[in-house]
Amino acid sequence: MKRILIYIMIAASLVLAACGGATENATEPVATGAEVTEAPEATEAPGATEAPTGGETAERCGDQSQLADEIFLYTWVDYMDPEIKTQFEGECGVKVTETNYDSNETLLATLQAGGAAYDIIVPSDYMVQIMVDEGMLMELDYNVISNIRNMDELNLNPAYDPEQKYTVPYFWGTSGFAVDTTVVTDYEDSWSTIFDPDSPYCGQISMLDDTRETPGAALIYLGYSVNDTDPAHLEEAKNLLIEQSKCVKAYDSQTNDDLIISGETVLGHMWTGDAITAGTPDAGGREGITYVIPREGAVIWQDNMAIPVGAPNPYTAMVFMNYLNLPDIAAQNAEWVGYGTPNKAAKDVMDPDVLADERIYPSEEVMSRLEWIEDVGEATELYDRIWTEFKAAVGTQ
Ligand code: SPD
Repeated sequence: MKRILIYIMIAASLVLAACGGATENATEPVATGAEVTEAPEATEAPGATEAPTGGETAERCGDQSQLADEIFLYTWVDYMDPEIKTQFEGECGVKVTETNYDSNETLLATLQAGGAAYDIIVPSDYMVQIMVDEGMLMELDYNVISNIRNMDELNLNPAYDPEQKYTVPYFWGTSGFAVDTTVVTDYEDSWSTIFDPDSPYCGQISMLDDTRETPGAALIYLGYSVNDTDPAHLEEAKNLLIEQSKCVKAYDSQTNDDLIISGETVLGHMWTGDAITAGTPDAGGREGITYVIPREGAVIWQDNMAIPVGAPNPYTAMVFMNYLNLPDIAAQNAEWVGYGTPNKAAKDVMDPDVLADERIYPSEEVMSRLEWIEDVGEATELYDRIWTEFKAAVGTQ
């Protein structure tokens, strides 16, 4: 989806950036389910560098004598304001070349296949765990990523990276559904809205195309955990998805927002930001599209920036991670993507209406009904088998 840049930062935000950012006053409780211990300290990773000196440019660009000309970002679609890459190139002289993936499993498979050299990847929570266990991620140097200080401590030290050794939180969100209220005038905040086999909107529904998220929605609707490993429960979830499939127009995690904007669908299993921006005319969406977190519960997740072992330009990658966490840049990015920011200092300069939007920053009551996807270990094979069988049954391999 093409989005229109609307955010022009005020001079005060630049002052905040130059001063290292304010971290007081922003209060949103965030990562329930993530184990909160203490803020990370600078790691002693091989090649750890001294914090650069030299004023505002160093604050934003690190040690320019060490910067590569280009870095390679491998991330989700529509997950960074493209202007930020232009701004980084203008300020720091580094081109950011972006490639996209549509799921954590595609990201993992690409890295395992080798051949592609990326500097920054953006895995979700449970995939960080898998990649750490596989020795695929580099330790980070917080002398370079000093803007980690801008983070809300509630988003730091999650269970999947308890010492914050390998990852920097990027955005967090939920997996609910989008509704085109110009067509669907009467709906419930329930997964039944999209799983009803007699839905009046049969044929106008999209579902995420995701090994964990799609069965996960079915599991929640059936009253089970998104991390359930009972084969009988997974079989039930598969059968529910097969039954629903006659009403599903597309399994799509990348252009599902375009489908609802164009009117091809009217209901869509979707991640927060894709639904929020689909309902925002200034972001390329249109009026009447909203986002619902079902009352039965939903997935909560946090995506994280990380550097794969063997990355060609780790120092420059860390400088870009640091740049993305300057308060002004993090705020600009958060308002463009429509997801929850873990950057507390950014909230001081963001539009209060965005921060008050409970579809993005849910109430504590809603948060208590959300569940994190976890690495299910050997049961990953079970999820893979259920997903493959489901795909074969509905002919969407
Ligand atoms: N359009 C950006 C989507 C990013 C979604 N990442 C969420 C993964 C949750 N499992």
